[in-house]
Amino acid sequence: MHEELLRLKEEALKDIAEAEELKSLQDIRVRYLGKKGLVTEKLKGIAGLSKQERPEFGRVLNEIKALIESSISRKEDILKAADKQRMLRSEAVDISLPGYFTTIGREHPISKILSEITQVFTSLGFTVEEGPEVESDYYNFEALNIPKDHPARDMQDTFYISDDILLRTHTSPVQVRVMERQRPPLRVIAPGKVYRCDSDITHTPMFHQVEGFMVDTDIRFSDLKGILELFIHAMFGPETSIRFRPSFFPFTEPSAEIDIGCVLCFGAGCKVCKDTGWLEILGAGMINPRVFEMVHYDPEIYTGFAFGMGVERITMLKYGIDDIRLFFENDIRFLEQF
Ligand code: 2U9
Repeated sequence: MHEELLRLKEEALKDIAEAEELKSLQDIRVRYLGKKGLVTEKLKGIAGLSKQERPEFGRVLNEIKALIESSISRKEDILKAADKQRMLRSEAVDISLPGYFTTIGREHPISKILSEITQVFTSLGFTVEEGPEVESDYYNFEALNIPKDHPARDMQDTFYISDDILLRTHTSPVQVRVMERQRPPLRVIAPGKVYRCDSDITHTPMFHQVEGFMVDTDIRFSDLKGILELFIHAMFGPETSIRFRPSFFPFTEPSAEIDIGCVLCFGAGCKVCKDTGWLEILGAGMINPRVFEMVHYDPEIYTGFAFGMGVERITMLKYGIDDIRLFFENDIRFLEQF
């Protein structure tokens, strides 16, 4: 009888010693101490023993039961501690590893030049106006003396949304809207995004323009010349040479294109100025009386000048950048240089 209990004890202790996981230890607990466990069954069996055998058998069996319980509980502590160690090891952070570097953003060169341009004109009393990028044919073309089928429409390849709605090809519609709302004197610049179906190293389908105009009762070409000279000298330095060339725009008459002495070769001739020594940077002119009529301004009373420039082009010339697409790639190595 005692031998049988001894075997049970040895077997239980061996199982406990061999358990490698909490789950198998739980199975062992059920196997020996559960409702139908080996120890429990033996306890039930006491009833079938003789009166003499019972006390001794019960005492030994209770000792074995207590031993199994304490062994399981000790082993449980050991396995829990091992689990915890494993978890700590797997979740450990190597504080000696180098950290990640976050690159701090920079002002985009286009934003930078746009604010420089704006600053020059606001210091001369111009206000800044904005308007929609999705425009009607009327504001983008008709009101600017560019009727349907006018050859000037081919000068600007337009993105049409419907017959009558388009992406503005210049910011001029902003100024038409200002004239509809306000009476002279007006001194306004209109910076913003414009869209033309064009793409190569000097053209992108979206680019930025700053246009401006001044309207009053006695505005002359000399005012246009004075303001634009002041602007060019503020942007490119007071020594910059300037020339006006006759040109044509439907919305201005007379019209001019304005060149500056090449900022890269100083007139000696290079690839950028195509050996002419000059770079075109602005278009301008006296506002066409037909445009005034469209907004019900009396052209006998009011005169004005207007001008326009491409911000990407100005930025490329100022910094000697030869590919316009660099502005839109957002490569931090490019952006960091400004
Ligand atoms: C109104 C009347 C007249 C705006 C003007 C230009 C000349 C011009 C180009 C420069 C380079 C466009 O970005 S570019 O391709 N612009 O040459 N723009 S006069 O004339 C106006 C505007 C609004 C009501």
